[in-house]
Amino acid sequence: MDTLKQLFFERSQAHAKEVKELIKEHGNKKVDEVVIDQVYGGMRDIISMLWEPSLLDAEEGIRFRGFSIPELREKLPKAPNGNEPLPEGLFWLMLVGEIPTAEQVKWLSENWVRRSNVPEHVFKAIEALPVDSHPMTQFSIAIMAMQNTSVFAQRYNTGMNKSEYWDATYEDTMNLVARLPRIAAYIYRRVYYNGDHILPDISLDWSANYANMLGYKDNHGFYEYMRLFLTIHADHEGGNASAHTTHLVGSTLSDPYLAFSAAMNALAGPLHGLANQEVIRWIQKMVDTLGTTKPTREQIAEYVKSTLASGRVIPGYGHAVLRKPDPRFMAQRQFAEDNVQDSDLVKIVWKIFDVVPPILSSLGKVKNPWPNVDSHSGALLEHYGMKEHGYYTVLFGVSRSLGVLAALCWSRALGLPLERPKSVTTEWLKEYLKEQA
Ligand code: HAX
Repeated sequence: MDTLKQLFFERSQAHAKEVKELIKEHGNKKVDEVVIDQVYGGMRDIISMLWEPSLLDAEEGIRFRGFSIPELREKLPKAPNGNEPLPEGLFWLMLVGEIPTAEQVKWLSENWVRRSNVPEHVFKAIEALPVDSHPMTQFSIAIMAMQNTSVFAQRYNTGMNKSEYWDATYEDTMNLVARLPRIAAYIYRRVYYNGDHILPDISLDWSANYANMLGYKDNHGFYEYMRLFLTIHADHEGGNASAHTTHLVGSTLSDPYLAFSAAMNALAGPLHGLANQEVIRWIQKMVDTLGTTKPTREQIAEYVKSTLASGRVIPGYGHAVLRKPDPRFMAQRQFAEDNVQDSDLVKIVWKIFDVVPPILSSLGKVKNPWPNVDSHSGALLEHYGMKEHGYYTVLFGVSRSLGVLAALCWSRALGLPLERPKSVTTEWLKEYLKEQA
């Protein structure tokens, strides 16, 4: 058994015992109440699922196993000569609950290299799709195409004991995460570079190798941004649509390939991960409409108002849980301050940050007028030369695998059951209200 697997086994067994006792002693205690607003309002804030890798606070933002994003940037191991955390370290932290050493992270990078071979039929499945299929569609299908290699599915078919589910899920998770950069880069080069593919460089870490296969060889600025990007997009507790989808689909004992592919379909919606594509397209349209790459705050305000007047949302702003500027936005802003000079797009993003919150607040209905994670990434990607906006959500998806699959390992280790909340009809609610009256 490898070191990480052994550690995960020990931690999760001990934790499972603790959880069992907690349920036995406190299982019937209330943690929440549900009001009708929540039934109609997308189940906001209802405490109803378990997610061990991270926890979101509305005011403070995300913490991964107790560590905030600034803390992760300081404490997680970095590449030689790098300043940004390696996402391998975050995966380790989410899986076993402790910050790894540089050697442990190196081991993980190398282990993923060994697992990264993508079966040939997966590339054929991608090639069978029209080249103009959205990159997220190609990504989701490529993940599905790997399902025939699922260790979980194979072992389940031969009568795997429940007590081994965690083991097979761990194997699938590690293989899937290891292969994603190759698949994701293949889609990028297929769609935007006439299929001129770049082979992996196994001497590089997970993020730099991905960046290299995208076509950014030796671009150390981009390598660093990718390390930060792939770290901060990894997880955002369990209730967001891509995480919750993984949890829901996985709870049927669908294997990790099926569950993660489904998650990518959720991420591909414009209210979720596709927002990073929408943000940059919206800014591009603004620049074209105003005829300047250096719009004033007044011009931006007018443009924002015209977007709202046409019944559309301002992409990159608002959040279902957060009530402050997203620390993932702030981390990217700081990265831009430290690393990027003279980008008109970055300056526009910062001006939008000044202009949008008061306008959204003035509407009186928007609960969070502040920027979210997707508000900044496009300007930085453009700065490093990645102008293919339709691809941005795939980058998010590669990162998201780390959190949702670590969580899936935990769900299997704790033996969490099939998810099945209760729904009601409006008729039922009316009857209920009559009875209460
Ligand atoms: N622009 C305009 N109106 C907005 C808005 C925005 N950015 N954010 C919220 N609102 C509106 C809602 O559409 C809603 O209007 P109606 O009552 O007329 O339907 C009202 O304000 C109340 O919404 P809310 O309670 O504040 O927000 P929700 O929890 O319902 O929705 C969303 C959260 C993120 C979906 C929302 O803020 C939004 O649509 N934002 C723009 C899209 C976006 O950036 N999505 C990415 C979010 C982060 C993420 O998941 N990244 O992957």
